[in-house]
Amino acid sequence: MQKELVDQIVITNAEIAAAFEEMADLLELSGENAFRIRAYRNGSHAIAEESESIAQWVLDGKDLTSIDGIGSTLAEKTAVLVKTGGLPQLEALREKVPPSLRDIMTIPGVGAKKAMKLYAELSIKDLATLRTACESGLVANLKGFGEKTQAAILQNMEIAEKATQRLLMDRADVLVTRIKTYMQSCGAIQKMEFAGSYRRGKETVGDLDLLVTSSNPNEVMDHFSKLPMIMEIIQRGDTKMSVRVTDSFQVDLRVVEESSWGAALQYFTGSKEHNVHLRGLAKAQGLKINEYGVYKVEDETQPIAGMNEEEIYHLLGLPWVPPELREDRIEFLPNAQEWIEDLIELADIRGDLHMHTTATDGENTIQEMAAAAAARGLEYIAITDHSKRVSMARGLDETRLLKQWSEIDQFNSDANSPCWVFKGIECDILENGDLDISDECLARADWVTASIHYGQKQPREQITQRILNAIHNPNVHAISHPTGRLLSRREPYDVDMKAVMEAAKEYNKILELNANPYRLDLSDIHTMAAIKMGIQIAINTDAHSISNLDLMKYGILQARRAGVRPAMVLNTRSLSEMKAWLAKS
Ligand code: DGT
Ligand code: CA
Ligand code: CA
Ligand code: ZN
Repeated sequence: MQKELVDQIVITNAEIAAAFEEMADLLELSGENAFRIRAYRNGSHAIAEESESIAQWVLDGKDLTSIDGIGSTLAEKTAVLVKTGGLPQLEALREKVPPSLRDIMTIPGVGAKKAMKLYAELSIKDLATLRTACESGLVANLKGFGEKTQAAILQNMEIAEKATQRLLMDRADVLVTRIKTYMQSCGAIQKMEFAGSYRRGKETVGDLDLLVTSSNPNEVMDHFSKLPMIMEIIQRGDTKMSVRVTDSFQVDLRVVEESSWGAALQYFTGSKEHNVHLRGLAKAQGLKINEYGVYKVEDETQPIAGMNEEEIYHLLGLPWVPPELREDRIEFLPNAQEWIEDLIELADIRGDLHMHTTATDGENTIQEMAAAAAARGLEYIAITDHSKRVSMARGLDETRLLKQWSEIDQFNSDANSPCWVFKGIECDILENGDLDISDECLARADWVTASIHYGQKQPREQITQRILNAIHNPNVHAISHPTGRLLSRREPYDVDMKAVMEAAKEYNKILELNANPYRLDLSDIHTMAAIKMGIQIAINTDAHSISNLDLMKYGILQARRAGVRPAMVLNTRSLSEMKAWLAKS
């Protein structure tokens, strides 16, 4: 049975599990009986561990109560989740109990009862207000709390807060490089790789998972414990160790034998969902797979594979799966091999269609950006400075813009210019839905990308309509950072992306996948949906300096996670193809 690319991920097992986990927490916070709470927790666990798509089960009309831990109530609720994407009971609970209390109840030594009391007596509903209340001594005065508890809460909060912070990919890269360089000086190590979400190229990284081979784990761990940036050793066992480094960030180290390298790398790269699915496939073939190797069920003494990842996947009749695809979304589909072979790579990118110069808030000139792009192997770039509404960045009005374009004409006419520069603009979509630059002027641009910088909190219909207006404008080629999110900093606009994508498809417009590690906007899910609809994307750096041109690699990681192939990306075209495309768009 050929499952559709995106329909299959409408709601993942992990998302259903998370909804039930939240139900359980909120029920606990409302003082519900322990039996009901446990039912949701067990159900959540059972669904998270299930290898097949539960959503598919529901759609196929299969009986969910055959799964251990799922009773008739939860089966019914699961069906509602799959069919509607939501759960009325959960929404009612969220009204009754602030969901942010969940952060408080997970602080070591607090729990649901204390969290409820803090809320009832002091209206404390999130970590920030709890901190203030502790610091001003209010918590110590509460019955059942006292000075000691207050001090413990403050201390544990710090760890809890830091631990929930996920690192952006560029920050993770800095840590990885420093740790790798240091660990390379350890003579007892043969192979070394960072596994986990870092290897999968996820948008953010919760902790780092360092895997090494050595026949002397103790020497490796001694070396690791002297890492210069270490703050605390959380635990040390025979072959594994966890530490906190700068900013309380956790790094897990595991030492394995050479013979288990592939199996351990596969296991600790995850994702958990991918591994659960893989184990299920192995089981169906009479095999057992764990972090040490692959075994025949009838003889678990001797592994039949485990040295490298390839042999493990091949043994199960699968192509080796690039880490970015290991999320149990498309990698197990029957035609996965075809996708895997054609997955986009950095080298496929021939140009970059979003960047700024000293004319607005960039640090380098047109000439410098062009030379740096050429040095990175690009054939063309588009200069897309801000338009005048973005006054903080000294955005361009029509006069300055035309002047910049004649400078670009000059540059391109020079036979020695290192790469072609398209005359572009990042045109602001104003609060009222108009574009910031006149149509007569936009019509003279090679490339117009439109984006929102103001009025980001407008209601859904209004902000969606603004983007639709831009898409309807015949001078606009693309929409940049379509949802406006900033990872760990700002929520996306409340925009109807389905409507935006349908319009982009109808009007043959490009949606940007902005490669900046703070943005990565489109998200992986939106990118998958867009390419499935046949919408072209552009992967751009939005560089504000020469060095920012290197951010392209994060856009590529994100695109690979979405299963993007080169033909789906506008800026994989050669310069002449790009010129031809622009001539008819
Ligand atoms: P993160 O750190 O939150 O960004 O995400 P990951 O994926 O790096 O997760 P982490 O560090 O907890 O674990 C690393 C990998 O180890 C994970 O991707 C798969 C594997 N793993 C860890 N715990 C389990 C588990 O309970 N079951 C399975 N099947 N695999 C696990
Ligand atoms: Ca991790
Ligand atoms: Ca970990
Ligand atoms: Zn920009």
